Amino acid sequence: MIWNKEAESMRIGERETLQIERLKAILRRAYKNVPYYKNRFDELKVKPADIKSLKDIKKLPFTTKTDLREGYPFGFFAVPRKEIVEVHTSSGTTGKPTVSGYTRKDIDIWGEVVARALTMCGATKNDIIQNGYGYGLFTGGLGVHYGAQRIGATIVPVSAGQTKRHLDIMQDFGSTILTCTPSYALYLTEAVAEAGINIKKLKLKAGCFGAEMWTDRMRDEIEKRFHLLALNIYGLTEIIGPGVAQECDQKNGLHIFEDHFYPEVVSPETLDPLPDGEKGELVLTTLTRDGMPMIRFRTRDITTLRREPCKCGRTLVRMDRITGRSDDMLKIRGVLIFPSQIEKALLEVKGVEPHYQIIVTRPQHLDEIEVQVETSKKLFSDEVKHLEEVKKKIEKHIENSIGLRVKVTLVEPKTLPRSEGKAKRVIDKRQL
Ligand code: DLL
Repeated sequence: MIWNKEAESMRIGERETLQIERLKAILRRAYKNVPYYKNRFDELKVKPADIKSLKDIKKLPFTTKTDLREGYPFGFFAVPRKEIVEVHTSSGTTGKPTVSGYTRKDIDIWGEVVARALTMCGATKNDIIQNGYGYGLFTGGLGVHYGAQRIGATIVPVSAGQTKRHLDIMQDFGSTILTCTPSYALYLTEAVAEAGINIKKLKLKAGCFGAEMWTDRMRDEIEKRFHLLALNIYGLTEIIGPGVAQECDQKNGLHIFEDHFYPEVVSPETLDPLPDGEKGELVLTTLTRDGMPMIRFRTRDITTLRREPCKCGRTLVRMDRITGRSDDMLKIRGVLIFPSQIEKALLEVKGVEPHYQIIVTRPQHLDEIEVQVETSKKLFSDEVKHLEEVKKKIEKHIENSIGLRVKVTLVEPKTLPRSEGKAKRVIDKRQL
């Protein structure tokens, strides 16, 4: 099923015409109504009228999270504040959060793109969607909520956490679709097992998981334990929230809703645009956002764009699953590594649970990585000799993957902190 066939399966040339028209309009609005954009455009001596084709977008300045913070709280609004009907903020851990403002029309578009995403997961009017994304300033809860309502499905706004309630509702209401972070989905699988719930009695058929990095191996684990189809949803507060891109059942990348969000991939070092198929930082421009247009926003997320046709019939460009961030790429002894590389390597070892934490220290001017990994119950009760073998095996596996020696510590099942929202995978104790 395709929610909006006209938009999602549009002929590519036709979509490009639509994109350039929308881009021109949004640039005019941003330049006229947001002093920040006017100043930056003037500094670079570029005017909205200089953008005549999509390729010209590279003449425009980038916008970063730091820029947005400088405009805190409402400096990026392109409409009078009274036109803004809702605000959300990003989940930043340092400094002021970034604020995202929506007009009534923006909220409608948000509902539309999330409806497309949920439809990719198989959602229809007949479904009961159990929403485990946090409601509140975080965009996950309400974003999924608007999309589900657009479809006419039954939304159950459980929000993040409240594990017992999740388990009860799952059984009593017969929820068919689960939406939450992948780490929380995994946690729920454990809680289900612990509570002695018979998975076969649950009606879950699909899960729409995102808001944090995860891997195919984690997907396999969730699918196996929950007996459902687990698909990846991507988005960010600054652009709209969830619903920027979504994986279809072909599981070969996430379709970007490019009639609303124009994607580019650039080199994080030179900031030059990279051709399709090359890995770099995703940059997004909103094409229809009235309340807060974002021009060339540097997401810091690392991915690759692909335009080969997809069997699902959508003509929307696809992006690979996010493999890291250009800012919290870990630089260990001068080597750039992504936490996801470590995750991938350790999950290839049998008996290892997808719960881990990476701790980076610098004891004597040299970086060291310790990876704390939970083992399965069975493995943990094995002989010490066997545990030692597994530990060595994981160390070898990670070393082969990232080219660096790491120390692995096996910890008892269920001892690492669980998160109800985004999991914290890396603890960097170096004061860099
Ligand atoms: O996480 C929006 C969202 C809610 C997406 C629910 C999907 C589902 P922020 O809190 O602003 O917004 O965080 C955005 O989270 O730049 C990525 O680094 C990361 N992220 C989001 N989705 C994925 C994903 C929401 N599917 C930041 N895979 C983004 C990897 C993701 N990382």
